[in-house]
Amino acid sequence: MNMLKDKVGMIFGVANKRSIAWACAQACYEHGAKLAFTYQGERLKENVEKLTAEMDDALVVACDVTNQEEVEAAFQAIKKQYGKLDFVIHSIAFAPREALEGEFVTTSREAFLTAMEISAFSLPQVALAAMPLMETGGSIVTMSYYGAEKVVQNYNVMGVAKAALEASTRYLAEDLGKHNIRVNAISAGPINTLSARGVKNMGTLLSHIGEKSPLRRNVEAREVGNTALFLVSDLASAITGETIYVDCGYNIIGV
Ligand code: 0WD
Repeated sequence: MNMLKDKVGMIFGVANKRSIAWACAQACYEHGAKLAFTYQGERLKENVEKLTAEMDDALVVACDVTNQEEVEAAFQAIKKQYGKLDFVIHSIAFAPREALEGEFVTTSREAFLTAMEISAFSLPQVALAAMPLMETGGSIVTMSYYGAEKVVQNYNVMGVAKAALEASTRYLAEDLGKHNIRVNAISAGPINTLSARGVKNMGTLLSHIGEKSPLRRNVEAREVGNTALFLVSDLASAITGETIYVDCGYNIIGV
């Protein structure tokens, strides 16, 4: 199947082969998309270049979302190489490690603002830059987590940032809908990636969800990737502003 034939996508958030962004990229590439990858800082450049080395017509560009010039240069590079953009997968987040343990009430101003800037503001920032390249429409997908709506121990400021991210998804869906650009979030169950290891007691959370979710297991990155593939494809042409759970059903469980 070639669900993304002739489509060009931009993938934010590949840090290594475990990254959710990488699972999304693989799913999209297998379905015919041409892909541009951004990396944050020189420390990740080599990883991304190695991972994408075998991909046909892949572009790898620097893009730290705290650097507006880099963001603009990344979109310029896409315009130059492909002339257009059909979808964006936004799979980035950051909060200082000390803010991801203990009590939320002790969160510093600096940690709060950093988490909000990188994990939430970057979505409207990237959407604004993507719009001119999505002349006939497009699809933007971001990654959220259940801690946006319920208290998850140690997730703290990241839960607050994810709540802002989910609300941003809805506001962006309204703004961009008239340009035929859809914006959706995936609320993924926990997956053992580099970022997840920054949250204290992640192992305990994984085993709890592995037991309690309706499917009695944890989600795999590729399952999130497959949902992202669906959302950026024309099969999802009437879906926008949603947060879709890909969590083995955990969110439906009460007591
Ligand atoms: O359990 C999980 N792993 C879940 C992750 C469950 C539900 C949601 N998510 C979300 C995360 O919050 C994030 O938004 O999925 C997204 C991807 O997370 P991931 O794949 O788990 O984590 P990782 O492989 O670490 O990728 C996140 C990347 C960064 O990696 P590191 O580990 O180096 O911080 O976000 C990128 C960076 O590549 N990133 C940035 N990109 C551009 N500018 C920036 C930045 N300033 N900061 C971090």
